[in-house]
Amino acid sequence: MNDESLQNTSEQAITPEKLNYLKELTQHYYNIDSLAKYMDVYRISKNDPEDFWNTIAERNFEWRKKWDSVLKWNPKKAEVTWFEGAQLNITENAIDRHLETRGNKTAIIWEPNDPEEKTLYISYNELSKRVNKMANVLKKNGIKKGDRVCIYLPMIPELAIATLACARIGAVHSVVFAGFSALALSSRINDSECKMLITADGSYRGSKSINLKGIVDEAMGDTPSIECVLVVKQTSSDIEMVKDRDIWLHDELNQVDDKCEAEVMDAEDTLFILYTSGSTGTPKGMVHTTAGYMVYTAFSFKNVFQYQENDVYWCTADIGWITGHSYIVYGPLLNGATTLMFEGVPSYPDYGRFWEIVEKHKVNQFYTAPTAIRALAKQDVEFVDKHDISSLKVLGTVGEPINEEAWNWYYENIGKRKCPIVDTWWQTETGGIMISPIPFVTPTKPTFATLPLPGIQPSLMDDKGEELKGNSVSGKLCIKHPWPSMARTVYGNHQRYIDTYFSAFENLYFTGDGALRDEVGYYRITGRVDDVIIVSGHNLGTAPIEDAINEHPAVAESAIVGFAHKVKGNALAGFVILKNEGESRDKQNLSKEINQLISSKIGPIAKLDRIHFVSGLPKTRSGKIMRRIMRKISSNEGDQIGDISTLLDPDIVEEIKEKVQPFL
Ligand code: 6R9
Repeated sequence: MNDESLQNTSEQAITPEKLNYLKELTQHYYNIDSLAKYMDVYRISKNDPEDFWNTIAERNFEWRKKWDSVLKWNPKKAEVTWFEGAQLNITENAIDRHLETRGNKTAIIWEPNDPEEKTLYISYNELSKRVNKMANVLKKNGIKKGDRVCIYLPMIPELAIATLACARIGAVHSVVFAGFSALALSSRINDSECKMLITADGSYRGSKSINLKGIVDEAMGDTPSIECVLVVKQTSSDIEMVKDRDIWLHDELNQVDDKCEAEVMDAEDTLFILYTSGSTGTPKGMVHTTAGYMVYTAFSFKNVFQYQENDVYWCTADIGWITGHSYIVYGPLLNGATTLMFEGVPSYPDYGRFWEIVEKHKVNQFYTAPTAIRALAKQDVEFVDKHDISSLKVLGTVGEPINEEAWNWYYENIGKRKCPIVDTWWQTETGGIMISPIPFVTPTKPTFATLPLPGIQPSLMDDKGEELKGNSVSGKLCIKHPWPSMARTVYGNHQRYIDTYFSAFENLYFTGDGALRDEVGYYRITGRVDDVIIVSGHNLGTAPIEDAINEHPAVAESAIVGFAHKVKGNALAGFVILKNEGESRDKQNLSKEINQLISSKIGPIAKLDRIHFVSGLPKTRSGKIMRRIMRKISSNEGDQIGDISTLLDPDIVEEIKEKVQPFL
């Protein structure tokens, strides 16, 4: 099922009847409901990508004006345009066009942090009014097409509404995760010179209440471009409103109309900027444009989640990440779906909260991250079994490689062995899901993201810059042909875009990830190539080794890094979190058992020289393990670990230093 086999079975059978059938097939993108159809659609998309996207775009969206060219691509300059010449407004596609047929359908279900508080059900009619009103508030306060607006809000409806309000008037939104510090906020505001900041007086997260406005006031000391701070009343906490700068959203809303004409946008006008967390250097503002992003997020949402008209879909990500942009807001709303937004955390009031919400709203598609799955799997399964979660049809995962143990737990305890798991690989830069099973179509395999979506052409490269053909190979994951939702540039720094993504291999987009293609052509992501460790000349990805460690019944989670070794060049250090019942075990025996497991699953080459039992791992707030920090500490460079402002729990760094110290 890899590139080659797709190629080999192609053309011969394309008769005019077949061609019509294939064209029909692409008309309704939700049509991919068998493996044969997937193969057909994939083949058309590969043979003639422009014709393929032309058909998808033409038949499934509303345009003010059609395009003059589908794709223009200059790989040398890394310049790409999709649907050039077209005009549209994405909110007319995500909201207005649904009003006639789905006006009373719930667009957004909002589930508050506190289960005792009232759930909100926002219909498409109401969403339209609220977005239009907010758009008018932005206009009234001087925001025009092209202006950048920073949104620093917790997971409340105003967050989704603010992004759409920007899109309505052609302003560029830059959402900053509301867990970030004042410094992280101000540096992002300054990088793109945002004119307005939208925030709240405070926010709730589990049992905590956070003084969001206090963080904002601190950040505002150093953000000359901000002219106005629009404040949502959420916690009613006592805050200071700065004269001539801060205004309450509710006061403003009282003064505006609920109709706001949509700004007519060019296909390549910027829709939003989103900063990648970036483990090193300053954060990169990835720029996404209007038409291509719309087409691809809608198309991928429909297929990857197989959303049906009356389904309730829930993605647990924060809108501060790309996953929330593409698969809480735009993808679902473009398809007229009901999308659930949750303000809280999985552990509040207890670890059953996710399953309580699934039961309460009869959620059909559930999309979360491996880090959440592992945290939930550590708890008593009672938390799941108390709830009727039989409404679930499709389970998704994103953000990191999912280890086999977690995959199996998810499949058995949440999916009850009947829900396919879509392990979706993609990036902030790709805008949408790139490699993923299509549920009920692609047979799944634990830890494998399986096959590319139509229109996506992955390729694996070796260190010499040669493409690895055929199956059973592993290398650096690249993408061959442009796709509509790819980021167009790094805001204000196109050279950095070229250097990061288009200079490693000629004419290819380089993802920074390593992957293997198995004997049937399925892809498995093995981790960031920066994290790859070369031991005695062998390239070892982090994911497969961590996966082996996690299979030990006493282990909850693990991360491995390399450190310099006189003989091997590099040796491996493992950081292991034990399950509660593992804590009392003899650590020496445990270490032996873990290495035996690695030997049997990967080979003796991958055995760990050091094993540290720790209570946590340094993770970003979106759940990604920052191996760089453990690598520095293990190499006795603990004083050079750099920026840790995006860490969820910076205290863990000290514990790791203490554990590693005796080995240095
Ligand atoms: C969507 C998102 C991107 C990086 C990516 C990769 C890792 C994401 C994954 C996965 C293995 C998956 N990643 N999904 N690794 N399997 N299903 O997470 O975007 O925050 O930009 O991170 O996350 O390493 O390159 P972003």
